[in-house]
Amino acid sequence: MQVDKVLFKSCGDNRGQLIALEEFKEIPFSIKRVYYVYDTTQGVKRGCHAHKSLEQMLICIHGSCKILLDDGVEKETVLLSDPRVGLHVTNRIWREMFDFSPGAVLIVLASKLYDENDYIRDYVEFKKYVAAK
Ligand code: T46
Repeated sequence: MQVDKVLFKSCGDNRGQLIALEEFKEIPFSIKRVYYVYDTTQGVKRGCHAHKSLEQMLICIHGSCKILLDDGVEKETVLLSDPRVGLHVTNRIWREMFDFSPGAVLIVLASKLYDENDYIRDYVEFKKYVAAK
């Protein structure tokens, strides 16, 4: 599956920690959009879609959450609980985010501007889409 966990370098000193992310360095694509999910209702599932061409880096910068990843063949669940760790998710991966801890903040760096046409929100359609490629 085209998913990698990336450990970012933290610049720590006696004042605390700082992580800097730059396109084509820590982030392997041009960053066109940043958004974050916070104040998540307990017990909900977010995501439940795939992207046709979008690449993303997901970082849980506070608290924790789980991400179910599915490429149409294999499934795996990743726990994000460390602000130094990014999850690089490429296109054509079904994802579901769940088990958000209270106060969790999930930030996403994305390779494209928002485009609803890039989403596949129906799982049966997703399975057909990946099988056809
Ligand atoms: C993804 C996961 C990790 C916008 O207006 N602009 C945006 O850039 C985004 C991402 C969303 N929206 C609007 C569209 C919906 O009315 O915000 C609302 C919630 O979006 P959505 O239901 O897609 O949120 P999630 O958390 O299910 O999914 C989001 C991203 O959409 C998606 O790309 O991979 O986070």
